[in-house]
Amino acid sequence: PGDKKIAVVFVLGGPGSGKGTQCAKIVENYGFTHLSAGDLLRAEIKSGSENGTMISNMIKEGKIVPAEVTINLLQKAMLESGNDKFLIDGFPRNEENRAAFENVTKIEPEFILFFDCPEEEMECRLLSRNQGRVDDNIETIRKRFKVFVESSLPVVGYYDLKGKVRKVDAAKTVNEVFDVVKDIFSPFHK
Ligand code: UP5
Ligand code: MG
Repeated sequence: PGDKKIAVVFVLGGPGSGKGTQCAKIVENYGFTHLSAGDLLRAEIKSGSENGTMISNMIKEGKIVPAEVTINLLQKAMLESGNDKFLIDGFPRNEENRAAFENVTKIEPEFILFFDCPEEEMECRLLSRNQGRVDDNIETIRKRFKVFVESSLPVVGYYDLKGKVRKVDAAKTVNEVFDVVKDIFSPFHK
């Protein structure tokens, strides 16, 4: 915040919709720093922080970690990056997250990149990911879907009313999805 103009894009979409995959491609082409809230939380668990056990239990149940914890990690990562353009992936996940981020940082997102994908496709992707994530099992996946519909989709609806949602059909190949993403990011040159 302050005098320096910071550009933030929130990247939202259900579990397995391709947020991380597409963010990596946006970074290569448009000079953004990618901050995955989930990755930051998993790194916090690994670091042995005092919040680790709480975060770990929440992730195993597909529940949303209190905003304060996630926002602290995001703010630290933003400062450390030295960049002024950020893709914030997988956050805000509920109304509490959204309101707290706005109050604490005073940052208003440029727009919301929303990956729209059917649950059957997302389930199939998550079950074949094989990266050892503790939440990639069918029981937790079902809980993640429920939390997404009940708590995260309303955040997308909130920004949609403000005309800020750029919705992308995410049920295509990685490159087909990126072709659409590219058009959305074309104003942001490296
Ligand atoms: N894949 C990707 N795109 C594809 C395509 N077009 N066609 C075919 N396959 C495709 O992709 C998932 C898999 O699909 C990969 O194997 C990929 O190769 C393939 P990925 O890009 O990883 O999708 P993504 O949307 O990033 O899926 P992810 O599982 O990361 O989404 P989640 O939102 O579930 O996970 P996240 O890490 O954001 O959060 C995990 C948990 O952390 C949450 O459930 C919650 O408990 C906690 N959390 C919070 O509490 N607060 C936060 O703010 C953030 C997280
Ligand atoms: Mg991800």
